[in-house]
Amino acid sequence: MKYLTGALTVAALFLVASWGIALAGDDHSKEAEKRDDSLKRAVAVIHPTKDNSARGVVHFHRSAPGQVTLSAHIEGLEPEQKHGFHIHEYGDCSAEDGTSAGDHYNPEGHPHGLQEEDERHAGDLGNIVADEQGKGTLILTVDNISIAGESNPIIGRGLIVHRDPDDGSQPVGDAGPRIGCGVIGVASGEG
Ligand SMILES: [Cu+2]
Repeated sequence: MKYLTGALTVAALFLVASWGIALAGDDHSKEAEKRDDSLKRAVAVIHPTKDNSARGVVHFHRSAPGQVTLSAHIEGLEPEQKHGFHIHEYGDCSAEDGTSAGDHYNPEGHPHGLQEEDERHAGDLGNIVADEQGKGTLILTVDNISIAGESNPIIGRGLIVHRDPDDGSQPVGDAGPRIGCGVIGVASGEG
């Protein structure tokens, strides 16, 4: 019994010591970087909400430290029109109108804004523009999100395509109903 108590004490001391080391500042940020590094790619498959036809795929990759490049290919859009395009707070497309994805993803509490604005929601990706066939492509690099790092991680959040243009107005750009919804998940591939 004495031996057991001794062993437990040593184990407890060891745990406290390693906890202390883990909490030390520098190691903490290194850990965060490692987490950021560990996931370089994400993907969201967009499905139409009820009575709509927007569908497609959005790829995200960490193009440089602190930078994420996304490439979106969506079809079934209103031809020759801009459609508001945002990351929303929940990866939940269960509601038939997409409202289960919640509000814009905005961990920093910024006002809404288009791409030109320095201060905008982390989820504000502006608009995707449809061609005459209702197909839209958007290639965009942003520095205010990460795949799964400390800076506004997007993994597990929702991606919404709206019926109307995001005009940059408060509070959410007046982009109308949600016509497509997807969940941002881990993607295969390295580099
Ligand atoms: Cu939105």
